Amino acid sequence: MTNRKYIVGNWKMNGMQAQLSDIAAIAEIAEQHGEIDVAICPPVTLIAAAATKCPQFAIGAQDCHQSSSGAHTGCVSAEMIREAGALLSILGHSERRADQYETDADVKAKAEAVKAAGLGAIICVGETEEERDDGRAVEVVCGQLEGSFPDEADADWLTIAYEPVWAIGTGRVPETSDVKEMHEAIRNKIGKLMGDGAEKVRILYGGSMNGGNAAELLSVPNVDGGLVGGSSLTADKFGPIIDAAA
Ligand code: G2H
Repeated sequence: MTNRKYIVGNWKMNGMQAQLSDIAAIAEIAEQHGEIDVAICPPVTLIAAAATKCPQFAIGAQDCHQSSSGAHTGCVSAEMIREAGALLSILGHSERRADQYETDADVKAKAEAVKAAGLGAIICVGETEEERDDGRAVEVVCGQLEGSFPDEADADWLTIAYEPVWAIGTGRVPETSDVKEMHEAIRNKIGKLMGDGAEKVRILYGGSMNGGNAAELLSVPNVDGGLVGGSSLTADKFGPIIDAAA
């Protein structure tokens, strides 16, 4: 079975109002490729303006809090990002796991909050270079997946992103054989965690994907799309990745 490809741009802490024109240009390219799904997750400050400027295009968030409201200074809830116009949220990115000390349990709670708000979730997992060198990559990633996996998983709203930490923003990508092995392991683990429907949960690859390597990465079995950082910031860089997926 082949899933519909899903290409998601993670803008991280990049993008001012002036960059809304880049989102509009990307949305135009996406519109030409109705056979795949494309989304951009800009900083939270741009969600409402981007959703207003590009009403037919999927805008997402990069995180949200697990509670719907309350005394959580600096945080936004799933309901809040939905009201701003987001249709999905990235959760548990390794930068948040490292910088904000997010645990698997936090990510699971956030995923359940996102589902309750009626949004899509992209849960990120990935091993460090040391863990890979120790031969523990599959064990670590499957452990993260188990700890972060929501109770009521469904391919309609849940996506997994495999992002080896050592490949993020470094220009390095794993060997195709390693991507194949990991995505197969993730697929099998999802099967154990949710049973029926596991084959429909999309598994994205993330980490230095660009216009030059996207076609090869996207051709690997069980790679259903990409989560793209640096190469998603402009239409000239992101467009070739969208083209490669279409
Ligand atoms: C991995 C990815 C986006 P980049 O974090 O999630 O970033 O493509 O810049 O490695």
